[in-house]
Amino acid sequence: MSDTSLPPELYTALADLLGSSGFLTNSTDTASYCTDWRMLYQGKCAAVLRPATTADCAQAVTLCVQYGVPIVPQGGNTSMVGGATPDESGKAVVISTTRMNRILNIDHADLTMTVEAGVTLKAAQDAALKEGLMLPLSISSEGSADIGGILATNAGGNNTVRYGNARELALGLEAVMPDGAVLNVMRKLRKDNTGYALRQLLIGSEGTLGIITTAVIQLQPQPRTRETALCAVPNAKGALDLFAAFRKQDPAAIQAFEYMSGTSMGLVNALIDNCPLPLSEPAPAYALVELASPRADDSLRTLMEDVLGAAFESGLVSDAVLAESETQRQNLWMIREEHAEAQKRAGASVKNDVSVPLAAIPEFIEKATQACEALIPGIRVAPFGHIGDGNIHFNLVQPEGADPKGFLAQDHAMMDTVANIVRTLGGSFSAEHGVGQLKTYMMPSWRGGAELDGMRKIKAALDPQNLMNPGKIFPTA
Ligand code: FAD
Ligand code: 2HG
Ligand code: ZN
Repeated sequence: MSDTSLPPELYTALADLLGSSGFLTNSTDTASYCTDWRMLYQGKCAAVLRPATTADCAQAVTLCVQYGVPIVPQGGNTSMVGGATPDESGKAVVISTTRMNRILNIDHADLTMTVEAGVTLKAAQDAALKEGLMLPLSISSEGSADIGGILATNAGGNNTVRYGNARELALGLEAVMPDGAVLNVMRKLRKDNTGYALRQLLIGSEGTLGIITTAVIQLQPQPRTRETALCAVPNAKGALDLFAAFRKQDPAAIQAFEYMSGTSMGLVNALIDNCPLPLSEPAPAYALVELASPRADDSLRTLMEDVLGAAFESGLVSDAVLAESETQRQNLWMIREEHAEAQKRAGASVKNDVSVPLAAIPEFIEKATQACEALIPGIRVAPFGHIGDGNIHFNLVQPEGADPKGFLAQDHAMMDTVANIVRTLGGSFSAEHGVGQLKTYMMPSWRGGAELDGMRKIKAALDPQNLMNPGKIFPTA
């Protein structure tokens, strides 16, 4: 049975265009598209459209705009901020890119991959690997998150410290704009100063300026050697000092440098199968460092041992484990990558995906911890993240046994407490997950004045009917 509120003429036109596998209106079929990974939001939609080509996507957008139907672009649906979830009105359609999933080309001369939006990051990484190349973006959700979503959110992750965010990796882009026109800037050029770089406007726009359909992504040669170590450190300052020690010796060798608090590590060890702490005893904090090189010699092992040796001597590192095989390396990474899942299992949590200048991280963690513990006694402060980028996931897990709903009712108080400290340190309230619908309320006080005004003007110029992902990024009231 169809549960759609679409006008009959539009219903027929979309059904004819997309066929039965591309046009879902039954609420049991559309349900999974209407909630988010964190299950914070429960929306409704008039239909889920699953075009298999850019032409069909453009035609679907043209039809929806003609009938004034709002559109929510969706990729892997792993947004941490409700960015891909429709509102509760049931008026919008979700346009999912999952059927646009072809890898079109891998170019060894230019070191690029041309790929459709619905290819998962993992599938794109695997395709590069088969050719001896590397797609140097790595996030824990890479099995589900896709290239379109990655670019629409300008995703960061574990290798940003070396290769930059998604923005830095995208050379070319194709997108269906809010009027149904196809923007084709699929150039593979590393130098191209010919007016505004419109692809950069689409990247990080969280589905509010159009639907990304294809992209040209930069690749790298696959590293021939890698060294990975999990180190016990006294605190975040210790992790930063260790980062500085590696950077001093060879900044170009650092592939990833991640931080985990004792509390967040403890949740992983307790709640995730096969993720025990691989050190002799728990520590207040941990750093996961990975070095990588296209050279096949043993210089990385020497670098790792030299820096860790000095760190042991000075008391900076109290214990460490070095991966001796690819399996051990993957096990170390699994511990880091299961942090989000472990916190989900621990109950309700409030996520603060913040960034501050590197030197301010210890002060930030100390002050924010004190403030949150004073706000909610028993709260579990469980920070971790991409410390080499200044990006800490300052996550707050409900007190054990507390009512999850009661805890979440205080989310703004917790977010504002953390954000106020971030502001005094010159940071950002959202480093990599975006604004979505969760953080729209913060935009006026953080990005108000000419900045938000400029964003609104761009939005109004490209999407005058405000049909492309309404309610995201911009506060409605
Ligand atoms: P979706 O969730 O489907 O959509 C995200 C936003 O992009 C929405 O606003 C949507 O409307 C828009 N969008 C999606 N596809 C398109 C398109 N083709 N064109 C235009 N707009 C589109 N993020 C990081 O940056 N770093 C991390 O390390 C990281 N780790 C994560 C770990 C876990 C376990 C989870 C659940 C999430 C994590 N995230 C991380 C957040 C999330 O995975 C990223 O934001 C990711 O880029 C979203 O991709 P997606 O395909 O799932 O997009
Ligand atoms: C990560 O770095 C993701 O693992 C998820 O960005 C962060 O759970 C989070 O808050
Ligand atoms: Zn992250």
